[in-house]
Amino acid sequence: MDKLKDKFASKAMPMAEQTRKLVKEHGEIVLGQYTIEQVYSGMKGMIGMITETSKLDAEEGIRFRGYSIPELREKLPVSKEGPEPLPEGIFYLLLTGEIPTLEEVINVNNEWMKRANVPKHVFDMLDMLPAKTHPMTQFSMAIMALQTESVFAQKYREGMNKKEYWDPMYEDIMNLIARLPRIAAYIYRKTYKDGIHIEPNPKLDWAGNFAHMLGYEALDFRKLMRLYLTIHVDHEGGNVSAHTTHLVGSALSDAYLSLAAGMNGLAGPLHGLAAQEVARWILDLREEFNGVPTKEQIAEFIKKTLAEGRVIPGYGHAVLRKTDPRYTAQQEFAKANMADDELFKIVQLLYEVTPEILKSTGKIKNPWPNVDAHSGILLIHYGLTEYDFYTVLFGVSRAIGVLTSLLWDRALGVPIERPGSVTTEWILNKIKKETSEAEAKA
Ligand code: HAX
Repeated sequence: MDKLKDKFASKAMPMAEQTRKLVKEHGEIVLGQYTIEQVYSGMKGMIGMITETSKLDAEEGIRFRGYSIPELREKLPVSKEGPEPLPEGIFYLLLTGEIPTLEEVINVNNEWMKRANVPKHVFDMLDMLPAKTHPMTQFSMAIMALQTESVFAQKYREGMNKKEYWDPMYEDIMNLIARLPRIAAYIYRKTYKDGIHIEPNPKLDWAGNFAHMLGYEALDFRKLMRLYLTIHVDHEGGNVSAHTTHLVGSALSDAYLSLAAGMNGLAGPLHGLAAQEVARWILDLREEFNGVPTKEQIAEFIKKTLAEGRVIPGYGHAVLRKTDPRYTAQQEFAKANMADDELFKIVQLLYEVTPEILKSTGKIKNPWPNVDAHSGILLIHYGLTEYDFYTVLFGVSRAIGVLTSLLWDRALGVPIERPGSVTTEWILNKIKKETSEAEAKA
């Protein structure tokens, strides 16, 4: 057994025992109540599942295994090229709950390098798709094509004891994460660079090698990739990509089927596709005013977008009620590496103008920017201008969070998910009953 697998087992097996015991002994404790409004509004705020890897606080933002982003930028091992954390480190943290040493991070990287080979049929399938196929559609289809390699699916077919589910799932998530940069880079080069592909460089770390296969050799771009792929990994369990992966996985669908489903959710414009939409919208804004607009011109552009019944991409959040710390981390990177960039100036101006206008609509619960408000302009700065590809980058990172969670689900023996649903007629009858009971009491 590899060392990391061994470590995971030493953490997960006692925890599985502990959760079984706590449900048996304290299963009756009430966690919350919910309202008709919540049922009609996307179940916001209802606690409905366990996610061990991260927890989102509305005011403070995300904590990964208890650590905030600034803490992780300090504590996680960095590459020799520094100063941004290596995504292998956050993977180790999400999986085990421990901050890894540099040696442990290097071991993860070596393990992923060993597993990174992508079977030819995946590339053949991608090559057959029409050129106009959106990169996220290609990404999801490639993950599905790779399902031929699922160890879990094979072992299940052979007949496997429930207690062993986590073991082939570990193999699947390691193999899948190892292969995603190669697949994503293949999609990028096929779609935008005349199909001229770049072989991996096994001397580089996971993110550095990804940057290399995309065709970007600048040192600062590698640093950006390490930061980008670290901060996008996870956002607790209820967001669409995480919840979908978890839900599909609860039917014992393997990691490939589950991740592809999650990626289809990430591809929605209210979720991960917002990264692409923000870049498009900001470029339109710059074009409309021939350069960096004034605050008045920005306000005019925002109001026009709202008047057309569209959302301002990159602003708002279903849980957060303050500026997303993932936005702040990217803002700090931009201040340090590209302070004079024209698009960065626009993003800074948007930060000053947008929240007040959104607040004035009287309906938005969070007028502050989210992670997607910033990422695109960083990529454009280094020449990666093809914004339809941005959500694929997001997906490569998000896979780390949702797949480590999926492995925890298998180790803890999480059962099939099956919440109840009701009809509006059922709700109306409930209202009628409660109203007449209240009137009878009065
Ligand atoms: N611009 C304009 N209106 C907005 C808005 C925005 N950025 N954000 C919310 N609103 C509107 C909603 O559309 C809703 O209007 P209606 O009542 O007319 O339907 C109202 O304000 C209340 O919405 P809310 O409760 O504040 O927000 P939700 O929890 O329903 O939705 C969203 C959260 C992130 C989907 C929303 O803020 C949004 O559409 N933002 C723009 C798209 C975006 O940036 N998405 C990425 C989010 C982060 C993420 O998942 N990244 O992957």
